[in-house]
Amino acid sequence: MFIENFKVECPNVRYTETEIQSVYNYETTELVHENRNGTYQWIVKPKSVKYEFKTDTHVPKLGVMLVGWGGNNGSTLTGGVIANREGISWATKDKIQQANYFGSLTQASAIRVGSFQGEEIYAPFKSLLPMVNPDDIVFGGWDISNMNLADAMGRAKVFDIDLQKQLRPYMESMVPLPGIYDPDFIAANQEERANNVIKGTKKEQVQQIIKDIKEFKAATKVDKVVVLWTANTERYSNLVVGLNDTSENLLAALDRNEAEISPSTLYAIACVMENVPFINGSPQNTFVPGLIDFAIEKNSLIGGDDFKSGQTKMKSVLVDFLVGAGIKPTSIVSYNHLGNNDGMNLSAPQTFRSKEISKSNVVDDMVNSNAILFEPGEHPDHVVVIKYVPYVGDSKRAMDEYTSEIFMGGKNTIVLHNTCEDSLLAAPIILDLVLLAELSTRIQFKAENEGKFHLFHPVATILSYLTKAPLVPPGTPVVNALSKQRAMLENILRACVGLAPENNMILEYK
Ligand code: NAI
Ligand code: DG6
Repeated sequence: MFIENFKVECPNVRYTETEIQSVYNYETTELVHENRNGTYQWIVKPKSVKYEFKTDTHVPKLGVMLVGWGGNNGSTLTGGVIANREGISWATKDKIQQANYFGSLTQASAIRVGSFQGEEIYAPFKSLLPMVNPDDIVFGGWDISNMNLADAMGRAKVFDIDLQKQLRPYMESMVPLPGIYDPDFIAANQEERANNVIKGTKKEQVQQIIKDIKEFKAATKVDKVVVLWTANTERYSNLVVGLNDTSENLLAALDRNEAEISPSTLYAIACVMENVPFINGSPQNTFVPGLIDFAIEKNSLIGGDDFKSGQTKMKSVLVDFLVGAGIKPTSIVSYNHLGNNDGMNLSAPQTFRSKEISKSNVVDDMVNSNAILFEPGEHPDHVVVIKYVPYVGDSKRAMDEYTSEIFMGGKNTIVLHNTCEDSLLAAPIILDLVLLAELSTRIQFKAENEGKFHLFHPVATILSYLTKAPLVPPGTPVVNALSKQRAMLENILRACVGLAPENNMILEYK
């Protein structure tokens, strides 16, 4: 059975006019490695820590500024939200299609809330805590191409033509602000697109971005802004001691107009200066150590990297299943071809390398979790290939071959073939990223040994489910397995309303 919403009633939870307050016992373990009677032993001690959460229930009017607004993802997301807001339907060759938010964890997935008279009861994920309704988001942003959003939607060739015709009147007047362009960081084949660029030194460019955010906020009367990079994949920035290793050095390098500060890092600096959440949806190392340092100093949310949309999502399910089933993946070969502008930009070796890194490190935690299958340091062969094939446009082909060792030296080969419009996968993920980033800035908590409530760490690991290479604070484990990432997110939100983590034990029926 499906219910639309619910309220938790228990002594641990209080709903006030402005907040949901909850007390939550975090059941965890403490490990010690001790010498007991001459031999070292691992001792595991169950441990309970009391946490208090408070969530501000005032849902703000949200502005989202996309870097790369006129790209395939930017125009698809903007058109998709307008279509939902306006209740647009359109004719396809198969049927009359209604706008929807399929593919969005917050808008189209469900959580289990319990059982009632022998039936499992589910509710929308978004009913857990008050969240911004995506229909109410005001979009804006930057692009190095000055094409308006209606024409950009046509250039993207993602939506059916009947839908495009209906969306055009809403999108014609949406024109991206000039963006920061540095040809050294993206493929040379992007040059002819760059007709809308901010001039000046890097410091002046940062100042312009800050001005743009302030003006957008004032013009649209939004309460809060989130900025998200969905622009071209950049090459990696070189990490240089004295240049981008600390916050102080990064800001001094900005003053010196150092060439090695990428456009994406410049946007991120501007956002941190303004305490505006900044999310990176591409694979490059926008968050150089100096930027992370700066965000921590200013307690300003940053999250990334690289949307986890199709092939990698499957990988972080399949390898988790294999290793969890005691099967040893020994070779993973992932091949893509696509024909959109992202594919063209990735056809240059330096930008491809950024994507290769982010697509390759996604099974590490699963492999490291099972020393019965893998010797220390042992890893499956893992190869990633991306080819640009203009004809297929945004409809990306992903082919994967997983070979594993099974019982008694047997071999098991699984082959997947996926065809899908890339931007239709990415757009709902962008939505989830901005909605959850906004929500997380309204949650405060403290452990029993802490005096004061505080926000989550500014490096937003809570967004990990949505990214290929989750950015984590220094010294924090990276979790790639999709089910663990989802459980982490859902269970934290459940804790905010005083609900225990979903444990799937269903003991009442055993
Ligand atoms: P796109 O190439 O269609 O759009 C990128 C836009 O960014 C272009 O309009 C371009 O003019 C603009 N741009 C480039 N540099 C800029 C800058 N410095 N400032 C402002 N605008 C700038 O690409 P698409 O398909 O929209 O993808 C966007 C990004 O998302 C790519 O980096 C891609 O790798 C990443 N991504 C996409 C996924 C998907 O499933 N579609 C999944 C994971 C990541
Ligand atoms: C080709 O690999 C283009 C990329 O931008 C991908 O489409 C994108 O990174 C999505 O990757 P995945 O592995 O999540 O499907």
